[in-house]
Amino acid sequence: MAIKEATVPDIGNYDKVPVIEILVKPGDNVTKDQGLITLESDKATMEIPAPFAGIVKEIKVKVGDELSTGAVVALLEEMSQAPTASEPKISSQIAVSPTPVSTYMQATVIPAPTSVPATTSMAEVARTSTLDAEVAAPRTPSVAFDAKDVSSTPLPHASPAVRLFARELGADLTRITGTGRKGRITKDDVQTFVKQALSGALKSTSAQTGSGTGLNLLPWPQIDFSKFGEIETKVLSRIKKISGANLARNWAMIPHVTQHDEADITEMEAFRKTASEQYKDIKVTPLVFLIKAVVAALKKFPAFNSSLDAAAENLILKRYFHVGIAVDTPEGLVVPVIRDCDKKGLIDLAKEMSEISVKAREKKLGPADMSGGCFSISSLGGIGGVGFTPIINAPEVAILGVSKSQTKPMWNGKEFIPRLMLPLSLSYDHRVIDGAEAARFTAYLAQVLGDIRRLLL
Ligand code: CAO
Repeated sequence: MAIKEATVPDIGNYDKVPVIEILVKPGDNVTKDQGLITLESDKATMEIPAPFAGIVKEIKVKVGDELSTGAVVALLEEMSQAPTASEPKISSQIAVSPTPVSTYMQATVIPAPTSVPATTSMAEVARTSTLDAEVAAPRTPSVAFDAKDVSSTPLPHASPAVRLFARELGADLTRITGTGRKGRITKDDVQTFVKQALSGALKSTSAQTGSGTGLNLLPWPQIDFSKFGEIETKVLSRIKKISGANLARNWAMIPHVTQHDEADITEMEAFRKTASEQYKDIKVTPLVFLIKAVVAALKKFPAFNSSLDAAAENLILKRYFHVGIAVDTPEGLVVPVIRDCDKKGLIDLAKEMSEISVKAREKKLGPADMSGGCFSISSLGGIGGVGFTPIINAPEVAILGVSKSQTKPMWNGKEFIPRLMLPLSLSYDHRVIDGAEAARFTAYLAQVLGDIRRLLL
């Protein structure tokens, strides 16, 4: 086997270019075109390839030597056989890179050769690599690096080993700040860049998909309203702060849907008036009928008397019937709970309703008065309105909003007749309850309120 010199090919106008890296050692098997050393000028990094396949016998240069065209780099014992498939080729190394090869080639400026002596020119290596890379498919998609962002200048300084490392990770050298000598990009720099890019990509994925730990909302607008006119600042009450935080969480975390319906309460109202006249010292309002009707509906549709567990994987069905009533107080909204509504009659409920309303407005409710609810009712019927979308009182799964009843002309199949209609607005947690179920629930409620004898069944 002949021992031959591997020399620096024609590198055009470049002269006395320093050696920055020795890529092989004596005894190594090298393939044709495999890099032996790296030269780096102010403008470009060049890998000097093996002109033929062989075994490295001796390295003739050291880091820091300045080489020009024709300088002897190494002595190689030429091998007659072509390199085996298992031996790495530059082109295949490039082909696995998710970064377009052109990026690398832009960074590695190759002077056009005027002649091709015994050695392969850098331009040829570049061309071969590009073509091989183009036919290599599929490429792994890049995590955070985009070829469009790549600029051909300034040229990043990095050794071929670091370039290869960066290519394999899909890292764009033009976006990496080198911390090595004269700003050279080191392997550590590439690793740091990739770590940061991955962490940024994960954060942005999390923001898009929602991890459940944050809504990634815009910051609240900071506005100096006094710039626009006279203002007064009033501190929110403790109740408003607490209920506000709960309402905000429930609104943001529960997929709410509100089902609207109407109940014909003409007969119920007639009965209520009779009862009110009979029990003069007790205020019997439509609300107590609603509580009883809700209990009947909860019995018929048990999913409405449930809560999701903390992992939102199990439904906890309740066999008791404690109904929360939203009470408007000067300090804000509170929701005391009337227990065991299934076991109480209308008059008992009416009495209790009056007591808790007074207690609420006198700020005498304790935590025990406001816990354990299964379902809530929010009645604005004494005030007005035709409908609204109440916010579910978590961990309950539904809430009934009630608006002001109105006498309306209703078609009975033959004629329009005046009927007292009560608007119902049922907000429900769509994770637990489907729309059809909600429509059945309000239809049943309307049926019960339309014929309160059903409450006896
Ligand atoms: N349609 C027509 N009239 C109604 C009615 C309705 N749906 N509901 C009550 N009324 C009448 C009552 O019969 C009463 O009339 P009379 O004095 O002639 O008997 C009058 O309106 C006032 O009733 P009320 O409001 O005092 O009593 P209530 O039992 O209906 O409600 C309470 C009690 C504590 C729920 C209520 O006072 C209250 O605070 N409501 C506000 C709840 C609230 O703020 N909800 C919004 C929460 S945000 O989602």
